[in-house]
Amino acid sequence: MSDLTALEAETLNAIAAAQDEASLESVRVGALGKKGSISALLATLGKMSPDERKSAGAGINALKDKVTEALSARKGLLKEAALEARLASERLDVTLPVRETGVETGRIHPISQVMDELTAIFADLGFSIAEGPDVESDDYNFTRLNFPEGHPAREMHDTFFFAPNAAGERKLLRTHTSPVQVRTMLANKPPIRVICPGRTYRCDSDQTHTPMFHQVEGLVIDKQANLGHLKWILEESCKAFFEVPSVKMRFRPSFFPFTEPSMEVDIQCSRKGGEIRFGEGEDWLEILGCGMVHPNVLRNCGLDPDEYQGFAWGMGIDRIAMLKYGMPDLRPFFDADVRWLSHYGFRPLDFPTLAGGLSG
Ligand code: 2U9
Repeated sequence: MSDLTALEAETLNAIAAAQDEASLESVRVGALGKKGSISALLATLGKMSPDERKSAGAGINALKDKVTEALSARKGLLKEAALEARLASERLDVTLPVRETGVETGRIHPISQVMDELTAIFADLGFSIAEGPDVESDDYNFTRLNFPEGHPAREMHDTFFFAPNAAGERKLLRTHTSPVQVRTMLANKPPIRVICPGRTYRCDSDQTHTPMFHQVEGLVIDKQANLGHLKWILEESCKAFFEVPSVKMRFRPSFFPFTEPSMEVDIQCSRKGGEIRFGEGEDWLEILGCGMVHPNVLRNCGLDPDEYQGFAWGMGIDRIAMLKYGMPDLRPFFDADVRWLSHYGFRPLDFPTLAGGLSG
């Protein structure tokens, strides 16, 4: 076998054996590159006599052409095979249902949603949001709010008390969010405009009561804050919350130790076929309590009642969430059942704003 035939067989074998474009390229470089075997043969032509060059040159060039052709054919095959492999490995079934990520499947609890809606509404009216601890002192939960020592109203709240500490002080789980307003008044000078959403606790459990429930309370203190302002704020916030153009409200006299005068507020509604609608109808539904802050409370919170006055209100979030979103039973609120939450919950990225829409 001549040298040329042997080189041809060796190079063509190497080309056929190359399994990918990278190894084919190294075969090409080994044969046709600057220092390649065929290039070296071509370089010998210059030193030959014209006759030798004629006969040897034809053979070497024929080999070069053959190798070039084999390289290009193999390259084409390898490219095709690589594409086939990619198509097979990256194959996807476009008819399969899309699997949602956690952000898409997760849901916001209706209570959190209603708290966020109320926060958006009152933030728009210029209110700040204040929060405080769930474990409170008797002083902030009752005494400063004008509940006299031993007064039956303290029992009415069905308070969860902790065992007294070494100093004899008996902490409790707050029965309303009102201690947050006490803390706000002690720490800030008027004008004050806050809402206080949060968890509250009373030892009470039946079809319409749970031992832990949620409230939002509001407080406005200024030199001339009055019931006219309160009425306007309640009407505007109710219209925004229930997403209706108008509401009628009815104020009935009531009693709370921390407000004087005190009122309970009903809103007009219609009840047809088990469905409640607001802003229309002949029925009334109680939704909140309110009043002018008692002068004793102002005094107990470091304010002079001859200089400052104000109003406050409170409402149960769980109940208004049930009303707005048509949930018939309170108990599943606290069951942590994902089936209930996926039905009644809200999409996490659709958070409520007044401009973007409260409930989506
Ligand atoms: C301060 C002064 C006054 C908060 C108020 C109510 C009326 C009220 C109930 C509604 C339903 C509680 O969840 S509920 O049972 N609340 O009726 N709350 S006025 O008044 C305050 C609070 C703090 C310093």
